[in-house]
Amino acid sequence: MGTQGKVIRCKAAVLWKPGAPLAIEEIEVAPPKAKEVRIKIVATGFCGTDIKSMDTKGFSQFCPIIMGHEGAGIVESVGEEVSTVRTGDKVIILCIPQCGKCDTCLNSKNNICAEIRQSKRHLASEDTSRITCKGKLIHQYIATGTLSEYTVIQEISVAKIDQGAPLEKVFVIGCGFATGYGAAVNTAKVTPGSTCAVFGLGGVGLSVIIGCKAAGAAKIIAVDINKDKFAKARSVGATYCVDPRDLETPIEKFLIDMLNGGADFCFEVTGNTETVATALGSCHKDHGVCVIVGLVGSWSNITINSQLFLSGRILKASVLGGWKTKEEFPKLVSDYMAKKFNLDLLITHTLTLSEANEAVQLMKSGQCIRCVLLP
Ligand code: PAD
Ligand code: ZN
Ligand code: ZN
Repeated sequence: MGTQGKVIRCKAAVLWKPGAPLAIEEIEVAPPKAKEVRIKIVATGFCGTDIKSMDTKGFSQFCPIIMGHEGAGIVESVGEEVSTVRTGDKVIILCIPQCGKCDTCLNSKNNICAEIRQSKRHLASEDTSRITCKGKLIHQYIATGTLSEYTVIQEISVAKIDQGAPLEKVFVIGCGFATGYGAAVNTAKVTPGSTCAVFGLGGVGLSVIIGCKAAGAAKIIAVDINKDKFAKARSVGATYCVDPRDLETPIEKFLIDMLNGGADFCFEVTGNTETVATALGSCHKDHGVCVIVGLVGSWSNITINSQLFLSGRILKASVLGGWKTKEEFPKLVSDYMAKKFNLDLLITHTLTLSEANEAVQLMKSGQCIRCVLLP
């Protein structure tokens, strides 16, 4: 390739201030330094978390920033000391790194690697970034910033995948699919024959349903205030769909009556604080497990009546589905290739990177589950 060792000029979708539309800008992407990788992004898109952050006032401290953290691409070049990927490899972007050395990485119980500190600053290269635009340093969302033709990220934030993998499908494993599927199979550990209720039927909630079904759940109740999501929920495995606003009783009571005391497993995937108590209250009083998925990014306080716990319900949270990313995302890609689950139903629209603002509107209007953005 003729670009190695040189600055690459290319396009990216840049957020200059919260609430503003994304600007399609020409950026400069410097070559990767030690332990860094420069990647040509082939497929990316928006997750609900991007959409929330872009409209949050406090996010201005990270602007200008390239949004996006679900992405897949091809390695263009690598810096010194990089050993796990090389030029030409197909890769998936990891929005939680796996350094393999910190206490969390060395313990099987959790996936939040200590190196996530870079993600919180939205800088991919040890307090800086290899990307500039109009003379300004550009941040990279969650230390990734996939809404760009090229990006430079840490080697610990990228994993080599099956070289035959269709990137325009498997990019969604990078966050939405892995988050939902893992919340069901890793965090809740859904059991065969059990009953589940999923609140929120975006890309993440639908992936929870796929996980519940794969784990052998007998009943999967899909809950959303947008009925347009119900057909899709049924197609991925929901056995019953309900809009709480159509009920005369609170949804908790409805589910307790319907599921003989409540669901064995409930999932909050809407991102609303109030829905956490609702989902917990919809669990079986003795043993029900409620997993918070949607709220994790917003650092909100939750108010929950202690009575909900006293009888035995359990409340847990799940970040990126609990996966050890560098090790396990390539396996998820291989599982997709082996047809163990179907991602195609999650990808409802296709646009180009230059049409990123249209993709934002599609997400906000509730019409789209995931829109893949191609170069
Ligand atoms: P999305 O906006 O596509 O889906 C949210 C869904 O919730 C929509 O279908 C809404 O109609 C529905 N909804 C909203 N309010 C209610 C309500 N009161 N009752 C029932 N349904 C409702 O987003 P997404 O699927 O991409 O992401 C969902 C959440 O998960 C979002 O909050 C995002 O920030 C979070 C997330 N968490 C992680 C993690 O690691 N925990 C990863 C990725 C996304
Ligand atoms: Zn680590
Ligand atoms: Zn996400």
